Amino acid sequence: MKKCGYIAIIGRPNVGKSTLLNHILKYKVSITSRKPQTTRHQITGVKTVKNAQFIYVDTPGLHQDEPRAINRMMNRQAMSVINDVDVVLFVVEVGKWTAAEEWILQKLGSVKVSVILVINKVDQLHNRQQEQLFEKQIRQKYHFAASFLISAKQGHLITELEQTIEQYLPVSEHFFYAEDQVTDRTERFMIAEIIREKLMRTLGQEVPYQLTVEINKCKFDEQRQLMEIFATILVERMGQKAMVIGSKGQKLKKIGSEARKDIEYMLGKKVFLELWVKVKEGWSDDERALKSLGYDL
Ligand SMILES: Nc1nc2c(ncn2[C@@H]2O[C@H](COP(=O)(O)OP(=O)(O)OP(=O)(O)O)[C@@H](O)[C@H]2O)c(=O)[nH]1
Ligand SMILES: [Mg+2]
Repeated sequence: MKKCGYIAIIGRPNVGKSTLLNHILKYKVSITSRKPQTTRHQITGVKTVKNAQFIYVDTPGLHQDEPRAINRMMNRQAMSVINDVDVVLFVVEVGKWTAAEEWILQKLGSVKVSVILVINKVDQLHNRQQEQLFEKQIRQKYHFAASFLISAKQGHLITELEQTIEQYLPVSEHFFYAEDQVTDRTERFMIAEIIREKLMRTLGQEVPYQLTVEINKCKFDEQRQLMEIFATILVERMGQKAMVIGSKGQKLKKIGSEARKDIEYMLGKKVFLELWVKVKEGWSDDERALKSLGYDL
């Protein structure tokens, strides 16, 4: 008898949803950074263990202020998934219960699926009593199927969490994905995301939210035995272009070299990466532009 089902990972930005998914998969399918709103798309991560297939869906962090079309799209992406899955992992940070969590809890009020509370970053607190008190207080707010105090970064209690998730997966005659498949995202998409991760991690406050990455060419060059990748970083204003490039091009060079290393690791091939920066005013608040840039609205 097989089990197979979908698990949504939801929560406020920056609580560690993508870090958790990557840890479960032992593979980086979803980019992470210290800045909130790093994830912008639904990212599927598949894990098959013996008779069970877990299909995780990482989502953009839910947030209440929606200044631009891209923010509204990110919230829609995250919310739309919760009605289509078998299990929801509601990820929060230990000791931090904010208005955003209250708001998400309200939204969860109407769902019929099992919701597991995942309290992350326990490595930051180191106080068992406080952790347990926090868990108890939050459990009183909602009929959670279960709860876990974990550290996605250190891998603490994640196996136990996975065992509980398995109990809630429906019985299925067959798996939905091949047993060795990890994601349904394309190589091109993953490459763009790796570049965006380096931009998120390297640049200051404002710029990462006003940029996106487009892959123009991605082709294996037989003669040189390497993958040739040409990508454009789109920003909203001239000033941002200068910030991405940096003085004497140093910043862009660093971003390119870090991204290239990760892409080479992912593909197992040598990579030639060329990055361009272009201004495309207002792309993040323009639904048509978003669509043409590969955002699912
Ligand atoms: N100390 C500690 N830091 C963590 C843990 N899990 C994640 N982080 C850090 O928290 C930050 C945010 O992690 P992400 O995985 O990108 O968070 P996210 O919830 O996916 O964020 P969005 O995509 O913006 O919604 C990163 O700097 C992670 O390294 C943890 O268990 N302990
Ligand atoms: Mg994320």
